[in-house]
Amino acid sequence: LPGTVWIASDIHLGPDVPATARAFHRFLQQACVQADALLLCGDIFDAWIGDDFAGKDAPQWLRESLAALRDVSARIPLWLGRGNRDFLLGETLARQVGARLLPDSVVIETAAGRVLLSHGDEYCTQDRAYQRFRRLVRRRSVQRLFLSLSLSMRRRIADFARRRSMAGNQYKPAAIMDVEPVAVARAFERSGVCLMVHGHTHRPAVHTLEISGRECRRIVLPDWEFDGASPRRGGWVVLDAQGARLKWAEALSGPSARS
Ligand code: LP5
Ligand code: MN
Repeated sequence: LPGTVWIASDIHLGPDVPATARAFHRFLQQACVQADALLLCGDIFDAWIGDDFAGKDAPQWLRESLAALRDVSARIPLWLGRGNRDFLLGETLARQVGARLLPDSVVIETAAGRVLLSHGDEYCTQDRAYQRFRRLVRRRSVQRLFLSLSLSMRRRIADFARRRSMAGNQYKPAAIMDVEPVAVARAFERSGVCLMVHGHTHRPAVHTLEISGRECRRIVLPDWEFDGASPRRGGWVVLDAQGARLKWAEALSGPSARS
């Protein structure tokens, strides 16, 4: 991927986050002008219940976001990765917005060097309950069964899973919800890269670490939240000939509706 690459994740678009959607759409417009490619690596949607959700009866908020994504792909290459909440994103949706799907984890060649990109949940290996859930819902038979249900039934199951997840997360120790250092080190070693970018943990940071004598960096993308209580947050990673850096999206929020 030549030129300037922008990467974001964990926007969690859904019916109840209009301010987040607005900030994200502004970000997309900016990407068209300032970036040469845009990569969204997972949890773009708060829950994806199948590509037919974007069919002719799609809700208004979704139509708007799909149109905004199409505007991007009309101008620069757009890549979509799957997260733990939208792992059901498929080729149909990608085609519909003019994007291509990213594999779960992938090494990309950029002006800032080779970069290992993923959603990040695969490194949360201490979270046994989550890894069990992940294995279950990634089985083709389970997905086929789920997709055979009506949209309203799928919506109910997804809402249930989201509620269960949020309730459970309140009691999980912070260390369990973060990546496991051993899993990260293994990924650096296997891929041979010095830079990794992922989201999922909602703990934006630039970590420096040493892997077998090499200095490596792990950049964690922030999640996006412009609707709930402040502080608003959101941001993305820029990769270009100057290197890699994290950018904050406060500037995209516009005048506050609250104050
Ligand atoms: O997402 P977040 O930040 O809240 O927490 C994640 C982990 N949780 C999840 C669950 C998702 O949020 C729910 C996504 C819904 C997708 C729609 C389709 C649903 C069915 C599809 C069947 C093919 O990913 C959480 C981690 C946390 O990140 C930090 O890493 O801890 O993990 C859990 O909460 C694990 C729980 O044990 C999972 C509980 C869900 C149980 C629901 C059962 C219903 C599934 C039906 C399957 C047929
Ligand atoms: Mn996630």
